[in-house]
Amino acid sequence: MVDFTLTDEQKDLRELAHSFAEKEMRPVAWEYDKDGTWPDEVLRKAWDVGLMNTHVPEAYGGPGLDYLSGCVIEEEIGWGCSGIGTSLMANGLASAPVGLGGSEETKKKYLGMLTEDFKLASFCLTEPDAGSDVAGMKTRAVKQGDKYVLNGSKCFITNGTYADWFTVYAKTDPEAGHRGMSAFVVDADSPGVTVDKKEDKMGQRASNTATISFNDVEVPAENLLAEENKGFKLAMMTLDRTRPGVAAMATGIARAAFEFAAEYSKERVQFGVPIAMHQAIQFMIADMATKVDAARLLTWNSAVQLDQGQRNTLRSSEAKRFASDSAMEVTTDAVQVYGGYGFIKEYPVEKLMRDAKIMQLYEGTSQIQRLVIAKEVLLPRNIDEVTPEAKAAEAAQSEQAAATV
Ligand code: COS
Repeated sequence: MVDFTLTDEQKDLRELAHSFAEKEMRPVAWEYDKDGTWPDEVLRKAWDVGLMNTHVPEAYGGPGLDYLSGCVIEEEIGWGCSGIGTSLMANGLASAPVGLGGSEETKKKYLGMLTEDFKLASFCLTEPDAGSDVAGMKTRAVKQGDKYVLNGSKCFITNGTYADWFTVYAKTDPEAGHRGMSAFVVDADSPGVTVDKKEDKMGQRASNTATISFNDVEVPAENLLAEENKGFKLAMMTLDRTRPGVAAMATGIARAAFEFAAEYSKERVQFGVPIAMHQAIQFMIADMATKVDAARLLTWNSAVQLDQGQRNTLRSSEAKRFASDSAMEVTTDAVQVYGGYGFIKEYPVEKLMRDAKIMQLYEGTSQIQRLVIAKEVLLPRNIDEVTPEAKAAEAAQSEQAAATV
């Protein structure tokens, strides 16, 4: 069993993130949600205090935090406002494949860009006709000399309107199914890139979600990530690393809903006593508390596995599946505890219920997570990965061994 005692540094990070969530996010969250406005000011403040790009290694200007620390931060951010939080964390999703598959030059240029100044990046995988079925994508990249020419359209792209660069997945060998996909870094100001549409969403309305089109966009060959036709694997490895963060954010949403509901149940009087005195309400509160704690345990477990340099596909999907389904259940129950008031926008929990829904959809639906889990437990397989995390874990182990000699 993993030891989940947080280090002093992790406790400080949690305090920093919580205080930011409380002072900079909560007071404006409902306003941004109402109008669906872009939380530029909050994001810039988050960048200033070091709550963005937390996984970027020190060599490229970031703090190089471990995954557990990232999850500790993301739970607090989700507690503050998951709409703003999704925009705040999107650089992590876009930059993970660069960290895993970019050349030294690419990492210096594009990861460095995010840490030198307030810049945004987006992960472009999903297409109008290819969501869960990643390998069914139509975007095409054709090699012409020392460049690739990209054509296609990507939808549901977080921060798409404001991104400075994109990680774009495209078919380089359309006959080869998932073995014919590649990933590229594309500058947002490349000729032929257009931002087509900002979505008007049910929840997480402060985050920007757009459709991006690529029309004969020329991408230098050195912007290819990993090797040609290894894009599917790179996407799966990326999602293994980012789903714990999504699970942490979902845990934060659930915790917020649980806290609001518990507090309200002590104030609201029906049948002559606070409703918290009624067993029907107590059982709901008890289940909420259990789901929040269980979601956090699964989430931290999936993060620690990565920090130890192990493939975490199973745990990552378990955490994402459980935490996001729990967020939906807990927020729905919070509305129930509030009764009719829960349905009114003036009260906080209806936003949380709307925000929770996307957690079961983005970065792989709950059904896709179950497919991954079933495959991992029924058909365990070896996927060879010499990842940066595995190398770092090995280096840490040798350092520890040397220190104990
Ligand atoms: N790490 C590294 N490699 C992986 C991997 C992982 N976690 N999971 C799969 N792979 C590799 C496999 O080794 C296999 O490689 P080869 O065939 O080249 O040897 C290949 O990828 C295909 O794997 P698999 O057969 O398991 O893929 P499936 O087509 O059965 O399943 C799903 C793919 C459905 C799981 C995948 O398409 C998916 O995750 N879809 C959801 C996408 C998503 O999250 N979208 C949201 C967009 S981001 S907002």
